[in-house]
Amino acid sequence: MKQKILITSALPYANGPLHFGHIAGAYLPGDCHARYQRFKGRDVLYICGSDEYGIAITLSAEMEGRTPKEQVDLYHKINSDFFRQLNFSFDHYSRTTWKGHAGPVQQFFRELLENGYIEEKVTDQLYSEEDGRFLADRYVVGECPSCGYDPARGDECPKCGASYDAIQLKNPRSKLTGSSLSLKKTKHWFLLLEKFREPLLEWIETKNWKPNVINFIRGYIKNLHPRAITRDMTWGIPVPLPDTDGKVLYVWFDAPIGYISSSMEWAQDIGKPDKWKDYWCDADTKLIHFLGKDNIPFHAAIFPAMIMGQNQPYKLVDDVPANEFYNLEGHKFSKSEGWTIDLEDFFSKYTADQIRYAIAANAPETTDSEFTWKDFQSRCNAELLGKYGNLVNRVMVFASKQCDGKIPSLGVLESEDQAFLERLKELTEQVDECYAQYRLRAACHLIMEIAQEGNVYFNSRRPWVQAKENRDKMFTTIRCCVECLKLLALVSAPIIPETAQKIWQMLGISSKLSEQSWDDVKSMELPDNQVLGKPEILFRKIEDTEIAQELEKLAKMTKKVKQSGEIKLEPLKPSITFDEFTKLDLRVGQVVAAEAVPKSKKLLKLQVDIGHEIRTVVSGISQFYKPEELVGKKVVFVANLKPTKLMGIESQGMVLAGSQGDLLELPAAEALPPGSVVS
Ligand code: B3M
Ligand code: ZN
Repeated sequence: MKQKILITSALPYANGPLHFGHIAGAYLPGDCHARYQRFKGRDVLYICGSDEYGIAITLSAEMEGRTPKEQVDLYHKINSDFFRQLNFSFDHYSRTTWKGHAGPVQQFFRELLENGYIEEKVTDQLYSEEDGRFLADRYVVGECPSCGYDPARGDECPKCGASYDAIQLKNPRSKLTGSSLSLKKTKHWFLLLEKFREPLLEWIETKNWKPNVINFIRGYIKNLHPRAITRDMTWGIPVPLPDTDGKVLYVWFDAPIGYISSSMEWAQDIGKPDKWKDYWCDADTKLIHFLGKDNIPFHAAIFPAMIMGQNQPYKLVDDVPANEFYNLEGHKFSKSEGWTIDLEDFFSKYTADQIRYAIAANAPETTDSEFTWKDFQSRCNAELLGKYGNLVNRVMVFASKQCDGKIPSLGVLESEDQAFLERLKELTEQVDECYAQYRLRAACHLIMEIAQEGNVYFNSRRPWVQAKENRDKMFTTIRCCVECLKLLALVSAPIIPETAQKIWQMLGISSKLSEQSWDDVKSMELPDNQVLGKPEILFRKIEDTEIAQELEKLAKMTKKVKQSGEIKLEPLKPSITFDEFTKLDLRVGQVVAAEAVPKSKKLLKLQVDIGHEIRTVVSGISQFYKPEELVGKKVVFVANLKPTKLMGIESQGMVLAGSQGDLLELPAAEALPPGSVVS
């Protein structure tokens, strides 16, 4: 019987376009492995889907002005399309809002509860009277309990890095409305993870996981403690107990069960509704979770604990080839800071195989790695085009001219031919091992080595000379090169499937490469005189100008990132007396008219109502505010500054502004009428 392999890639949140960094960590490695295992004749089920519940969804939806449902519908579609464009070979891509998902999730909850692994507790949580709801940590800002920074996030401080519970924040407020929050008692359910400490520790000792995973998870398991698995919100899977209105299961409780429900949906779709059990409920299945290192605890400790504590015969994970982080030109990818690659733009300019290869060749397997445009260009030009594409092209063109476009027979091998063929076999075996061990970087390296061996052999045999001196030898050379192309298609197919298929076609084979098996292809003898397909250019060159443009785009972003990241503070000024301070007449003003000052890039002419009268001021803020944004806005106004002329206009006062680097912001006193004193 075929070995069954169940492969998952972490379910991406449907709250924004796919994160480029995650492609390198959780997705591409999963897809290459699934393709490899199918090729090796294993019975593979490769599962993924959108993670559609949780605060990550509701918060982003609120910020973008959509309902959670609209939000997940939008990004589920966008992300499924991205995966399709990158030629992902999921057997099924589901979503956790699929109606069949809630059932198994609630069943997990019920069984864990009945088995004594879930406990009910009443705790204090932050409540917003104004919104009439509890606010989870990501909705809360306040003063950091450790360094006093304000606004610190609800779960950790961006300034000092302290992590805490939102209820420890001083002066907690709603992130969305700024309204203040109070503590209110609420009932929640906790998963008693510490009860799984011993069984988990025993279980992981049987695993031969990557050192980064095993070391981290061992420490993590030792510190397991009860964890809340319910939340006060309505977007999520209802707690399956009476009187629990307004409470749902925590997203990390339902999401991993998404792997199971996605498999169930797959089985339904293929008309064999029980087929998913062949994978999930068979101890002989090998279950592999692909993910980024930030998701290790949930996959290597918490989800396994949940499985151990319920009653169904579900598989525990066998391997967790977690990857490190993938950065962009020296910085973390960050959607919020615009430090990212626009995938739509990226996919429109480069082929799926260029992208897949460049990421695989530099995947963050043992340490963090990064995407750089220069590396991308050199992977595409020097490797894909210069080594791989070049070999395919020269062999195909030569064969079409000198061998009548047919595969010549092998003839008599000389020792150099023999050594070449031996070397190819050896390298092919090595690539096989690399794939089995999730080592895509090494696999890419070896693929290029095979191409390079081919180029060196071709140069050294000089078939263009053999063509004149000894055509039989020339035929042998080309036949050996054709063998090299066949193996090149084979070993590269998991990473660059479209290109591999093109080679396959050029070799004159009408079947699909993806329907062959690795071992058959390896030992397959192509028939003498088989008519070759047309030589086709496999990769286009990426020009320096293109890369320069991409770098320029990023440089603009770097400037922004740097300015918001590295704050340069002005030194403090010498002290003044209170009397000196009260000489300033600060008032609330309201902008009633605003227009650009002709011939000036920075200045705006404003009419500001300060209660007693309307003042004209010239203010250097036009790079930050458009005139129409300012009309109606309240500002803080210096009312007793001696008038001065700017660009021929008398400026009768001053509007206060805060600034830092390239940023400028007008402080406001929105609720006070014009003329109110500011002191
Ligand atoms: N959506 C977290 C993430 O995207 C989460 C993974 C779920 S896997 C079950 O990083
Ligand atoms: Zn802090």
